[in-house]
Amino acid sequence: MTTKKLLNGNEVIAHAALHSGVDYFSHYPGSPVNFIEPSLKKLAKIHKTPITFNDSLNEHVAALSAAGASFCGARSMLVMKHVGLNIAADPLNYIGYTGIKGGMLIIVGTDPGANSSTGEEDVHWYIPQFNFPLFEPTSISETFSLVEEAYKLSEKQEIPVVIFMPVRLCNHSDYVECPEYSPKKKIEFYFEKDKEKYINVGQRAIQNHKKLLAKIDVISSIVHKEKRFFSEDAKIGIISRGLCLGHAHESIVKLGLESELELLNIERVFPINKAQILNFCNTKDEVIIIEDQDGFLENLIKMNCFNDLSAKVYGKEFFPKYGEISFNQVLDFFKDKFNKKLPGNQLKTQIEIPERLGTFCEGCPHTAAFFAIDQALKGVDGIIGGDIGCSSLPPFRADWLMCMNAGIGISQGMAHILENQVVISTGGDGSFFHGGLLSLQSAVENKINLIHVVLDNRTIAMTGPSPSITRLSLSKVTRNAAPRTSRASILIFPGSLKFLENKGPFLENTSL
Ligand SMILES: Cc1ncc(C[n+]2csc(CCOP(=O)(O)OP(=O)(O)O)c2C)c(N)n1
Ligand code: SF4
Repeated sequence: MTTKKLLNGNEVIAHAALHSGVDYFSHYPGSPVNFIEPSLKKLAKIHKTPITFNDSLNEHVAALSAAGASFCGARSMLVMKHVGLNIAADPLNYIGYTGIKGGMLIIVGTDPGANSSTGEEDVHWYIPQFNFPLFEPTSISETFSLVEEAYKLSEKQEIPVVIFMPVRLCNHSDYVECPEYSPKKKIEFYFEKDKEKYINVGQRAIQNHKKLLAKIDVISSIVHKEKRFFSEDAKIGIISRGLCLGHAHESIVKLGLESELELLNIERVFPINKAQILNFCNTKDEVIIIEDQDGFLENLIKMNCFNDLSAKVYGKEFFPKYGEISFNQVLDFFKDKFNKKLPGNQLKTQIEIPERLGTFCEGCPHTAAFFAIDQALKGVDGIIGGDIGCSSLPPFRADWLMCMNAGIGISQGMAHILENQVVISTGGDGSFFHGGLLSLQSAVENKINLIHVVLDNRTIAMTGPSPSITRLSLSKVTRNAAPRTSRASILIFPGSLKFLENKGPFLENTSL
């Protein structure tokens, strides 16, 4: 028996994880995938199913712990946002070499359009480097079935499998037919030692790299779900991936172009099946690839099929590499190409609205902290280093906003060389433990005279709120790293301290 459930993109992953019998869940919070963890925790509680959760300090830790659990036979799920892949990239480059035992699924929240990120980095480029199969669902219900399929593939080939979830899919809701939940069988996890597999260096690393490439060759030889629409005889072909499929499909129907075009969706974006691509492209004169960001699929197709392609293949000539590709952009492209107009008065689907940036909530503790810093910096040429988190929200009180740990990190280089300007860096407790703590230790070792203010609100507020290690105790950890900690929430370095003392008791007395 199945039950129809209205689920958003985060919830559908959580439900699919539960039904696939996930044993181990590790993550680092980040929009748009930050609500998978609370959804799955809730489901695990309702169904009294044992899932071990690791609320990791950063993506590097999360990736390694998921691999460790998988080495012991557990089905693991690793979740992070796109920029998290930069942090996890070191281990992810080698987990393919070792291979895994229990299925390992990596869910990555992508953000074309930088809706909730400081950048729209196209992380597709990591995938051929990691050599992990990559899937991109086009709908919520497709996402549900894809999770189990991905686990099966991961276990069969003993490598992690990745699913990309873009912002729009994560925030979209749809009905999903969920099967009745049947509790998973209890298994005892066990790590079987295998030095050939798990110790990678020199010749062993090369051998395991070779094995990994062979696995990718096997996967690429299998055609994954052929999804073709419209006219087989058409001389113009359209290839798309992810949410662009819906835009292309709807535009073609709206403009009545069904007999002039054939549309192919690629769900397994890496590795592609060369024969499938050639079978499609070589019956056409021209193929246009509709995808957002850098044009990864276009590059992959051209790179793999270059010598055998008879059709002309286009993509980024017509669609920008920046921003999220919208339905209207795709519709306009087809209108221009086929000289078509929509009949009658059309509803305007894209309304121009002024950009509304976020801001601090009323009574936000960060307001008081910045007020205190302003007071401390009165009369001096001061610089405020900013980190990502709620403190980076408009009205942008800090002087830069880049990525996690850029507050203390960039300040460090400045404080190292500036003579007449004072640098105070800021950042949340989440960012501090993500990597700021190491920057602090490094500053101490290098005798860099800086002031770092940890805006400690005991949570990773911006993405949730999600759990933060400060629940455990910021002061205990920082006392070891910094020569002097004035309060749990404020770290002051010798030398700089003198400057602050002269400025009165503001910082010491402010409750952050
Ligand atoms: C590498 C990376 N991982 C995750 C995120 C998502 N993210 C944005 S801000 C933030 C941390 C916010 O927590 P904190 O530093 O405690 O500041 P708060 O929002 O609580 O003020 C996170 C995890 C990110 N931007 N970059
Ligand atoms: S959620 Fe963010 S902006 Fe709102 S009060 Fe908390 S820290 Fe401030």
